[in-house]
Amino acid sequence: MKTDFDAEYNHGLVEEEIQKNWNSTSKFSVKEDKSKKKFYCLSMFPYPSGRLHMGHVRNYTIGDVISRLKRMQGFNVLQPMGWDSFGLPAENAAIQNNVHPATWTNENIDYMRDQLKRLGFAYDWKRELSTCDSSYFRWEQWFFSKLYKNGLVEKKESEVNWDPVDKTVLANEQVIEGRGWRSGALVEKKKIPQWYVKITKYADELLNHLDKLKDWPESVKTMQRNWIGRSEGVLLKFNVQELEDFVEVFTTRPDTLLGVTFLALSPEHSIVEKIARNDTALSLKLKTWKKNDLRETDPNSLEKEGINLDIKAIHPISGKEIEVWVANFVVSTYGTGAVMSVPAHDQRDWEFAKKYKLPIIEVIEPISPQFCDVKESAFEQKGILKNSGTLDGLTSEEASKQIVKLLERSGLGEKKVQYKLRDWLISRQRFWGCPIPILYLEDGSIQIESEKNLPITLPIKEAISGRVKPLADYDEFKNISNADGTTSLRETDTFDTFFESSWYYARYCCFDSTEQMLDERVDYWLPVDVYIGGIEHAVLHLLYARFFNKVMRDEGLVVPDEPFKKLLTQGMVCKETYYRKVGSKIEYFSPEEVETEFDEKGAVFKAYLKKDKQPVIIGSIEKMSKSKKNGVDPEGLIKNYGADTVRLYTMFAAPPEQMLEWSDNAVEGSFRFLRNLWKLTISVIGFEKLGQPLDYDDLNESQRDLRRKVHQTIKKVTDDYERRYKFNTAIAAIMELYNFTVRFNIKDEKDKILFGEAVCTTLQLLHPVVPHITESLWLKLDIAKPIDDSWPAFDPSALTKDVVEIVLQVNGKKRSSIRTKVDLNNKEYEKIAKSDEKISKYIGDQEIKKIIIVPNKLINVVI
Ligand code: ANZ
Repeated sequence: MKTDFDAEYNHGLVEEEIQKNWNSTSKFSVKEDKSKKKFYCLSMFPYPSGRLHMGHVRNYTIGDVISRLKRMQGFNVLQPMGWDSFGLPAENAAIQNNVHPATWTNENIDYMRDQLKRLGFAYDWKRELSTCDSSYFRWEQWFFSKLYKNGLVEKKESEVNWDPVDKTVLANEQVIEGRGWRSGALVEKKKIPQWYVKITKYADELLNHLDKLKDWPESVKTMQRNWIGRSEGVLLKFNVQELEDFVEVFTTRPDTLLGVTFLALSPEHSIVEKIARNDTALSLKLKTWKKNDLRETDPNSLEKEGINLDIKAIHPISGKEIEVWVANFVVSTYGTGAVMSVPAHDQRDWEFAKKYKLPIIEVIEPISPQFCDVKESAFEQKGILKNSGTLDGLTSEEASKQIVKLLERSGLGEKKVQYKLRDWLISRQRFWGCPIPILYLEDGSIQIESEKNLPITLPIKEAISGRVKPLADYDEFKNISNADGTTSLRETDTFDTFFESSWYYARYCCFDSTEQMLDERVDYWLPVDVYIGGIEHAVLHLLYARFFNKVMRDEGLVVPDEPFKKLLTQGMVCKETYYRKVGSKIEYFSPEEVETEFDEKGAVFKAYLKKDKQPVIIGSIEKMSKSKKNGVDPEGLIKNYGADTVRLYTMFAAPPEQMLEWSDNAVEGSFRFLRNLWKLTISVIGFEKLGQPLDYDDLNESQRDLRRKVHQTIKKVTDDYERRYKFNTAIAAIMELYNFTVRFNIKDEKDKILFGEAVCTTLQLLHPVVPHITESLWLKLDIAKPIDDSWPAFDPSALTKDVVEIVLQVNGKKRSSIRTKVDLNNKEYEKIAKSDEKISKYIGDQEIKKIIIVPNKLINVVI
């Protein structure tokens, strides 16, 4: 029976009712079930910053569409959600607002969890985890002790990037043009003792296993390869007799050895430090270089400088003396921190040699004649050797082999593989992180916390008084009195938060295990079948998680070599900006502050500030961000249009990997489509055989056309969703089916049944994207089998046509057309042509020379 409620699409009521049902039955809660094929779909968990932004909505909708599709296809689907809840913003907010970071974090989590629920994501909420909970991080501390015992952890004094405003160590990639990524402060170099995890021990495997990842974007694999940066080369020695020492260098071009005209040492090199002790001018220069150090963060803009150290090194082959310089561009942490400089064949060395008037000796000639003059710039390619004595005439490859042999024989060199990848600096001088479970004993030794003392939790007293200090300032945390009367000091650094996000994917499988970090349930669920997240995590997070997985595998905790089978990197959500220039400053305005006018294509072409009715400039399309105020708040959209419209729009607007350019107009369009879908479905309530398998004997032509459209759409949508992850083209195909269906004329009972089938299929195909409206309508149609229980089956026989339209031509010009049965024989085609009235008129009494037939398409009568 139709009610008023049925007549109009009321998204608020529909979504509330459907979600209540999902929540009360814990509908998406899953258990391991060996009789079913599993599918583990994971979206990168959010940092609980306070509110969801459109990037989250897009990311999580993609994951939800895939999860729901797989569920409909009969898989046992795990789709969990949690919180990456340690980190600096909580600590800063806590200091600012005088609350405990846990309070701030948990309030944000509560708010964002509600938002996720409002979007209708099919998460198994029982498995929700938060990395700042001690039930989670205790296992991280436990795992750290495994790493420690296996020699994968090291404490060493090292020079770090120090952010003087955020008072923390920064990784190289957190330094942008010499400044801290968050604070914008000029980064300083500082030497402090730090904890490192030896990810470099796994460098080869991390590199080689990239080849196994067939379903990862090439771009991400390339970034990881470059980050690991494997180079094959030679390690060789230049003796420095006056110091009774030697300089060791790493080179990838041993063939250029006889072109070496000087050595360049890094400012941190031990020889340089030794000389600087008695040389104030040098030591001052080194200080200025270190202060303005762009070697690793922005090498291209570094003005190359050097100082002659006034010592001589002996060339290992020619025996000649060469100068030794210290240069500000040589990296201390790569290779040996010293370079054999070949100005004729390395552009950086060339520039340095020109500046300081050092000799340039050409030792490589191009293989094929090409213009090259080392007076103008370095020739960096491989070629044929010259000016190299007995090696002259050899190719670079041959010469390299010979040189390695010579060096090995004299004990001055050997082959060496070098990596750019550095060990992972994991200690942070922050309060809001997982404490590193280490003790310093009175006798100076270091001890790992015993398992029975875990978890080591943060001082929580502060929850009452509010303020947060660095952990080192909490005496009760730091000072430990032992039973034997001695005292120990607790480590007061916390883990880098990438530590927590490196293994959460595995913990979801056995979220409630109190006895073990991971249990046998991981064997059922891992690896993750599809992992969805932002490209900004292409290197660090994904590399650390891959590393953790390998160490966990070696500890017997997980089986697979790799944690994520497929990786889907979503594009950014972008929108135009609105701004005014006030003097030299730019003031941005949010969409809510601005009134806009659209052109016929739906693009904004005029914009005024609501406040003063004066125009504002429409800026370029940019990633939605707080600073540019061009973000669209998902909450307002959900309120106005409902979660389904937001989901439909974000999936329809662009393929997942590409940039999504926001359009308010198109959101409106998605909403209208759902309203029309509602009306269409309501019109079939009470039709017979809805949702039932049909027997298709004896269909007339228009019935067959409708059925064909239904099955063409099933085929395309299944492929687009499942294989290509092209949700936008799938939705477009479903909309086409909708349009085809509404144009279908219902004349009899059978028409009604086929019409009903088309509508039901439309609902099923759309269900992964817009689960609320489709489920609600399905229930109204009173179909016993739940909508999410099965994916519509594709029937190939529906695609075969038995009637076709044939074009009739006279001398190649279309004169008529006719519908006939398919696959006639030539005689029948000829008969058709001759008996057509229009064709006969054109032929008149002329003689037919021949009849050209293209079966099922065309008949051309030639006269
Ligand atoms: C001589 C030479 C001649 C080089 C030539 C290159 C071209 P990849 O491939 O990235 O591993 N190098 C070595 N250690 C360095 C350091 N600490 N700081 C700056 N540069 C350093 O680079 C290896 C090359 O980078 C090495 O090979 C060395 O320069 C330089 F025609 O040695 B080559």
